Amino acid sequence: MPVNAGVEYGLAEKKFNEAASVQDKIKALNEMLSTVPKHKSSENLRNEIKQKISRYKLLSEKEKTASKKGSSKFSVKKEGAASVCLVGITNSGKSTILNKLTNAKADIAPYEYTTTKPEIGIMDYKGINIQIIEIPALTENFMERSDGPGLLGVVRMSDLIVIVLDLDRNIHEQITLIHRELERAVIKKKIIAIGTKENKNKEFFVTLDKLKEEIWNSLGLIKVFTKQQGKAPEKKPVALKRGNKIRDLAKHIHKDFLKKFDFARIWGKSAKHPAQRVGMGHMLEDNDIVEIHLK
Ligand SMILES: Nc1nc2c(ncn2[C@@H]2O[C@H](COP(=O)(O)OP(=O)(O)OP(=O)(O)O)[C@@H](O)[C@H]2O)c(=O)[nH]1
Ligand SMILES: [Mg+2]
Repeated sequence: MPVNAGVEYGLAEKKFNEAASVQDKIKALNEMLSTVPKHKSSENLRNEIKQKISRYKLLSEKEKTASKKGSSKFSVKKEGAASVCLVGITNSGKSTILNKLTNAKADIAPYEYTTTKPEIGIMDYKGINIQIIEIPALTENFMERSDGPGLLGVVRMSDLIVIVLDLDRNIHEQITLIHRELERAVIKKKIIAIGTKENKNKEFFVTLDKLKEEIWNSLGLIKVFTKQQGKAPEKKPVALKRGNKIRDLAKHIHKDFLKKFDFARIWGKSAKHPAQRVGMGHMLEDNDIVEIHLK
C-alpha cells in the first residue's frame, strides 16, 4: 500500500481486486481516488488511478456499443464454489476438455468455431462443485467483435483461467495471442495452461485427474467436513478460502451460528491432537473435520 494511503484506500483496493464487472471496477477505482489526498507526493498514484479509470471507461463504452448491437449479453450465473474459464484458439480441444471434466455436452467437431456461445458444466472435485465455462475461441482483436466484450465479461467474472493449448500448433503464437487479448480487455487473473493433442511438449501435457487437481490447487480453496456430535462426518465437504478460520465456516453454515457459537472440536491437519477443542479464531486446513458446539 502506498505511504500516503490509509485503511480506506486498502479497502477500496480490495473492492477493486474483487470486482467482477467493469462497472464495479470503476466504482472501486473512484473510491480509491477519493481516499488519496491531493498532495504532491501522491500525484503519481492519483494519475495511475485516473489512467485506470479511463481504461475501464473505454471498456465500458465498448460493452455498451456491443450490447446495443444485441449479441453481447451472455449472462452466465456463477455456480458452485468457484468458476473456471477455458480459453484458447479454435479447435484446441476446449469442448473436449469441458465435456470430460463436467456433465456438459458441448458440440465437438473437427471444423473451426464450433462453439459460438459460453458452454457451461459442473465439475465434481471430491464433493465440491466447480463451474467450468468454455468461451468461443479467442481471435485477434476479440474485444472489437460484437460479442467480444460480453464473452470477455464472462472471463472477467471467473476465478481462474485455463488456457487450452493445441500442441500440434505453434504454442508461442497461441500464448502470445491469448495474453494480448486478455491484456487488451484488462483481465488480470490467475492463469494455468494445459496441452491437448500430441504429447510433444511434456511441460504442458497433463492427464484429466492431474488437471482437476491442478485446477483445485490453483483456486486457493480448502475443503472442510462438518460433523455432528456422535455422528460420522458429512460426506459432502464445504469449500472455504485458504486461510479461513472456524468463524468463516460457522458463518457459511448459518448466520446465527456466530452468535450461538460456543467452541469447536477439530480433527485433521490443523489439529494438535484429534478432537482438539478450539475457538473461532482457529485456522482451518484442507480436509479438516469440524464439530461445532453451540451455546
Ligand atoms: N487427437 C486428439 N484430438 C483432439 C484432442 N482434443 C480435441 N481433439 C479433436 O480436435 C477437434 C476440436 O475439438 P473441440 O473440443 O471441438 O475444440 P474446441 O477448442 O472446443 O473448438 P471450437 O469450439 O471449434 O473453437 C475435434 O475433432 C476433437 O475430436 C486430443 O487431445 N487429441
Ligand atoms: Mg468448442
